[in-house]
Amino acid sequence: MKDIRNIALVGASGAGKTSLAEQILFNSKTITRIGKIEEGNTVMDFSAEEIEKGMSMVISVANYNWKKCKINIIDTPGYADFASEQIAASIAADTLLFVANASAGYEVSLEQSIELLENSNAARGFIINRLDNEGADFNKTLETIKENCDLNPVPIFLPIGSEHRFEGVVDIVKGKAYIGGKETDIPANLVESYEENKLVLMEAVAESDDTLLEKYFEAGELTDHELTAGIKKAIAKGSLVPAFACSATHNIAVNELMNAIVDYLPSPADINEVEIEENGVKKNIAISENGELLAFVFKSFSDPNVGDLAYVRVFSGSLTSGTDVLIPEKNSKDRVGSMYFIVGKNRTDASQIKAGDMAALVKMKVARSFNSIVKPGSKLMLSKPELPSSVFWQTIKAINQHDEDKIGTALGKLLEEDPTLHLEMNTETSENVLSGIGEQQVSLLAKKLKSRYKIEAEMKTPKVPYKETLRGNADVNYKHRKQSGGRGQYAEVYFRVKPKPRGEGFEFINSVVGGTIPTKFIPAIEKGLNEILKKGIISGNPIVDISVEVYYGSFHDVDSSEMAFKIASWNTLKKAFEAGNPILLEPIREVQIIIPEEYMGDVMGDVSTRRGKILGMDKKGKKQILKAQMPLAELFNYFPALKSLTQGRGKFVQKPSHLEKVPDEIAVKVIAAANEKND
Ligand SMILES: Nc1nc2c(ncn2[C@@H]2O[C@H](COP(=O)(O)OP(=O)(O)OP(=O)(O)O)[C@@H](O)[C@H]2O)c(=O)[nH]1
Ligand SMILES: [Mg+2]
Repeated sequence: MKDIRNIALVGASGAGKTSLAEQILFNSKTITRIGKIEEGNTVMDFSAEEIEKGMSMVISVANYNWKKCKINIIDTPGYADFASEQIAASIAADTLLFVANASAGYEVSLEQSIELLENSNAARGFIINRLDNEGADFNKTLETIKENCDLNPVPIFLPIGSEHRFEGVVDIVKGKAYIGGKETDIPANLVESYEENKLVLMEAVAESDDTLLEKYFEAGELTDHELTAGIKKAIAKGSLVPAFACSATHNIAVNELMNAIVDYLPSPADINEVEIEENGVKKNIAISENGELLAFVFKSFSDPNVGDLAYVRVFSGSLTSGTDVLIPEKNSKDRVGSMYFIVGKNRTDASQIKAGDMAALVKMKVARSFNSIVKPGSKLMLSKPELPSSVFWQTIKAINQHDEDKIGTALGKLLEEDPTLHLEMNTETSENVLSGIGEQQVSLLAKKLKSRYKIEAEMKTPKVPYKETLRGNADVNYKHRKQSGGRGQYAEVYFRVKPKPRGEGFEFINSVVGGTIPTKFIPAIEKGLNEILKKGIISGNPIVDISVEVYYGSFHDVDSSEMAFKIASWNTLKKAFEAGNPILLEPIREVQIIIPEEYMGDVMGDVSTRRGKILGMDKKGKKQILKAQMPLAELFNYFPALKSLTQGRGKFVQKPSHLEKVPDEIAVKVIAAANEKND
């Protein structure tokens, strides 16, 4: 395990993660020609959707050899909609390397990535890329990172030259400069900065270990050996966040970065532990080749050419092809078939995957994204990752009727690829509602539906599941009498209808005495009521929170029937709604809006125009949290609005809260729209 490194390239979109992976794979002779994003021929961005857009949308994995180590590299999309890919990578990798664009500084997508992965147990580092770009500034980029988040990157590389003069780096640990692949002395103009930064690095390393700290105080410095050995430990512990400098597309300092990955980043043995869940309790277990099997599927997907593929990271024990395994999240057995080591879209056979390593499994029947793989009978299971809550909703429906049967299965398969997408049938509005974290994510799903399953889908803003109820009491009666030859129909009921407190639902009370309605018809009355409660009276939405007491009535020996009593109770309730001041209720959600302080005024104003109620404020790191209640009707399209109000920096989480009366002017419109459809 000491000879493995597992790294994930995360961070800003467009910062050059895929380009860097490509260059690394070329420099290590894993691939023989270099692809370019612009030409759509990189090893990592190989899906049709990625090539078309010129950006990553799904995780890709590659492995290469460098300095007698095997390095597994996971390239992730930086675009915030594909958050589940970054979360998956953060579980599979031992080090997260946040790639920043040196000419763009602390971009929104970098901030989102840092915040998204803040609970990850992995080590962290920064790669300041694109240093050849006009306006590139290594120090300024590091400064803005320190200003805006809680991470404190410490340079291990210093860039030599900048913009079109960027030509190499100083490796502070080695005390050498590297220009054009050659080791040279540190340029005179960088000596001072080198010495300053070496001190900062020494301090950071010393602070991560008590014995080192003591030595540092005594001797005033650390030896080269102490520094080198201390760095890996400090990075593994998370107390040191190293920063590197390079240009991916110009291949400047990429070899040096590859050396640094082997020399300074932790191996699985250094990380040592992984968090698991046993009977709902979280605890850490050792990462070990000799331990019991524990692997994790960090991404599964259907590839049009190779079928079902699952990328796995083995944490403990080893995976052998042809063995039976258990998928604990589903309590189902599965079987490990063929296994492959992966380089983007290419692969080579693997017969065994040991703890610390990664590979791809094909044709797993049960194991999907975010599932553990263990030995049958085992109690192990990886801790469930926390996923961002939905902030975007769309209904989905096949455009062509003949696809209606197929779309369910196809969606089921596609949803398994992205655990942050959910599909729910809203039984009240009869809509299939997709929820997720952004428009791009949902539109990618539609594209895959079309390209893989040839299904064209239509998406719309969902309907609000309103409810109807009464505000006042009503004492009403209705006589249903029909004589149309043969047996007639007769039933009469008296109801006292009263509103009930929110959330108490429907109550049926029978207080008929003296047999004015025979007992055998009472269930029909209740059944009739239940039917109309589902359909509603004023707007076609279900009725909630009322009690109906049937207290009197009359019947006819021959003409009374269950049907007659049902009809009578429908009409009586309708009369109650005419008399009892009916209102519409709408779902209210509790939201927490997380924004940088400077947007607080605008966001508060906007929340009010969306009928939101501000509950309070709080702080989260360097951000503000605005707590509010907002009607669901206003939330369906809130995310795009919040993003445009905060230059992409705002986000929110939400959960269901309660039902509240719809303001009259809106209720009138909802009711009119519902009745228009019925006409
Ligand atoms: N000048 C310069 N351009 C670069 C460098 N690295 C990447 N680029 C360019 O930046 C653009 C984005 O590069 P990608 O490799 O796709 O960036 P990414 O981080 O993978 O982006 P996402 O997958 O969308 O998150 C492409 O046009 C690259 O050619 C670099 O070091 N210097
Ligand atoms: Mg990319």
